[in-house]
Amino acid sequence: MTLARTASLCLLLAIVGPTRPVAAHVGSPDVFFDGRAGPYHVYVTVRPPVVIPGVADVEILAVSSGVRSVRIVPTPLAGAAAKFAPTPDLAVQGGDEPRRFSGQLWMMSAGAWQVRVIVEGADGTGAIAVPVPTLPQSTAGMGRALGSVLFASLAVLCVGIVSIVSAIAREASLAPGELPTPRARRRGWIAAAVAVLLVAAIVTFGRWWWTVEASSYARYVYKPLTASAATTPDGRLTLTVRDPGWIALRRLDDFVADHGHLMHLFVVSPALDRLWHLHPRHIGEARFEQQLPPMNGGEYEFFADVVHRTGIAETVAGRLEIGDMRGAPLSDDDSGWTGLPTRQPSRNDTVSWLPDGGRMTWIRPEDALRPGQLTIFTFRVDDRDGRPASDLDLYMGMPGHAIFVRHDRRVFAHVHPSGSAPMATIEMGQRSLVDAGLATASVHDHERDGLAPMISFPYGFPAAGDYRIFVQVKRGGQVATGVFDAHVE
Ligand SMILES: [Cu+2]
Repeated sequence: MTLARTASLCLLLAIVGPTRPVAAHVGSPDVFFDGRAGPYHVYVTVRPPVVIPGVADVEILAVSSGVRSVRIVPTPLAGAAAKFAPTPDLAVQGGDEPRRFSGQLWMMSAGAWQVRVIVEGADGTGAIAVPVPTLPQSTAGMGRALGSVLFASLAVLCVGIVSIVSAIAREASLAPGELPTPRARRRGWIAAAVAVLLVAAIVTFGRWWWTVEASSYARYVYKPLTASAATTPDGRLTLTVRDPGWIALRRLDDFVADHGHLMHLFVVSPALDRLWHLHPRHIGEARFEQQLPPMNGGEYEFFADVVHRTGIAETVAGRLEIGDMRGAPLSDDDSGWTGLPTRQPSRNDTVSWLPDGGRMTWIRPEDALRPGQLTIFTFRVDDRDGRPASDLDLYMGMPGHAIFVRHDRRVFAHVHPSGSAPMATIEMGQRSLVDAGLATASVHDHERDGLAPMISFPYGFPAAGDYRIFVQVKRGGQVATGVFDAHVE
């Protein structure tokens, strides 16, 4: 296949094979967003490309009526470049679904980008910034069929050029009908030998060039941060974050707070019958410390969400071995849940009982859940008397937090009512709109009182499988966690 690889120099084609994407969440790279572009309520889905530069798919669903046109453009999430966006492209309005608009955008480099959505309609113009991390996920592999075709073309071209050169040397000076002399034949053979050497040199150079390009792209492919965890007998956990090497832009000393904390640490048991949502203290560069609650000894997995000042959000995943240790009660914003292990989800699996006798109900869509589809996950909280709960508070500034984990823990996403982008990056995007004169206010805060007992989260499962959904709300000062199982076909 060496020559086949070389042959593909002629066509710098990338055929994308199946990959396991990693991103700001784990295994869930698509961005789902619920927001207001000025007067218009819209849902936005952005599917970033696996290979960068590459094409992102963007879909906008207008919830408000009166939307006439939608334009989209990619710009860096923050910084001076965000002020000078290129001319936006017009998104195409869906034929049978007039509220649906879609388009494709080239994402040119790795980093923190935004897709700026500009909505025009009966109530004027509004803009929204959807943070999109562009993380090259893999080197595109070449298909066998394409490799064979390119190899055959290479062979034809090589044989062709050698025989043309040889024929020129042998017969170019002959009159029509004249036969080549033995001397001319020899000249032909010598020319062919020289041509073979030249072709071999060019092919070798091409192979070397290809290898250099491929290995420099391999360094550019996103490598998530890693972390090692250590616990003391009194239950203190220390996380040390490490950079396995990626673009120079990434640092370990530039984390910013995301809804109030530098790190949101989720610890789960393998059966997903325990979950803790913790907020470790920053105790030095790339080092975090957390007092653990009482936990049974055993293996756990953790997912730690962090956001860099650049706007790149990452989830650091790892394993945690707990031995005999004393824990301390949870405090501040920390919360936990213990319940039943995951099981085959049934169609009626839509009610989760809360500790005080109240319950959380998942208002499930009628249709089966399918991967890649924007779904609005809506939950209603009722009190112990079955009436809609009136005691909901904000939990870390948010009406709710939803955590989607596949049973094999290869997919993890931490989602809010505004979508899958971290709050810190949404704020950066909004500031860039204000700087560019496209919006006037920063992201509006949720109303402090009178929180509705219905919460919804826009999200889409990345792949088929069985998932557990944890939904956390705060009621009367206490965090309540609703737990649901979902099967995705
Ligand atoms: Cu959250």
